Amino acid sequence: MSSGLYSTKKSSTDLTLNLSKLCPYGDTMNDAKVQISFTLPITCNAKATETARLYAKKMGLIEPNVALSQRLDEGFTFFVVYGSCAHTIDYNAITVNDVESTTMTMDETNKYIEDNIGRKVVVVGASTGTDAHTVGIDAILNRKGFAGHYGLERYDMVTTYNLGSQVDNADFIEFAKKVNADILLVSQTVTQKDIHIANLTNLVELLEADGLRSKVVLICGGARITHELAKELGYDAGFGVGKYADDVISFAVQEMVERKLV
Ligand code: B12
Repeated sequence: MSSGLYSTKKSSTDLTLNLSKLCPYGDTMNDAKVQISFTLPITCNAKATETARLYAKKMGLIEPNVALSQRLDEGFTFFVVYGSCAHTIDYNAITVNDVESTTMTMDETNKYIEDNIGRKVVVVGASTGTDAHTVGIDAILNRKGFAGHYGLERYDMVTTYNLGSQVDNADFIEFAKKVNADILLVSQTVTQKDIHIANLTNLVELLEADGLRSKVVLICGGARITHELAKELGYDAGFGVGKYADDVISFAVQEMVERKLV
């Protein structure tokens, strides 16, 4: 179709995967199909559906198709819209700074510790500063684990201390010293006004002042923590969404061995 509303039909005749011109896959290579959803504060009717379609077109979607218009409440309508994107991206040119280690199973990790460290490793974890979120650090530490990945409390060769949330950095360090911690795990969920950056930086400064930083593996995590950010702030690694206890402990014990912290 070539009316004003249906112009620039996305060509999908070339079905070859070209990573330097990558685009979304709908049901054929290079069709660039995406699905978006949003709510408009208007009554659900035919005019609302057309408004959503035109709005999606303004967002740059080619041939948008409103698959769902659903009344949420009086004066609010939820939409699901399909369409093609005009943009491509050069996948080959993208680099990421990600944690480099091999994730081992729980049994492999226990054996690795026995063989390479020869004693139990001590892990201290907490959600520090003013942060009250515990679910993330619990997902890593609690025996039952999270999403099918057992937590560190279940590992025979790991002694785990979970200090909970809103733990003051100085208290965290004091406890770590008391139990001769090898690995410190810090969770930060709230990132408003970069509060996590100030708090994570403060912890590194205190550890350095105490002469402890080089003696431990220091790891932070949370939904908005990336490995890149963690490294920038002076941590050995950062783990976010989709990472579990096995990823974390695998990295930590390999780092201990590499740095001869055994
Ligand atoms: C549950 C929850 C709460 C609960 C927390 C209960 C508890 N015991 O933890 C309660 C109700 C207390 C709460 C309070 C607040 N919350 Co809240 N909360 C959430 C919610 C719904 C889920 C978070 C969660 O549990 N995720 C599940 C866990 C498993 O995921 P995760 O943390 O990402 O953890 C994974 C990884 O990140 C990683 N990981 C996490 N930590 C660590 C640590 C280490 C060392 C490692 C290696 C890995 C790791 O491993 C985990 C498994 O993969 C989110 C919204 C959302 N849907 O995400 C908001 C959310 C996090 N909360 C938010 C806010 C703003 C607050 C409050 C400030 C609200 C307020 N104004 O009072 C307060 C916090 C006050 C404070 N002082 O901290 C915002 C944060 C925004 C931001 N980026 O700053 C969110 C995103 C909601 C939103 N959209 O606005 N909250």
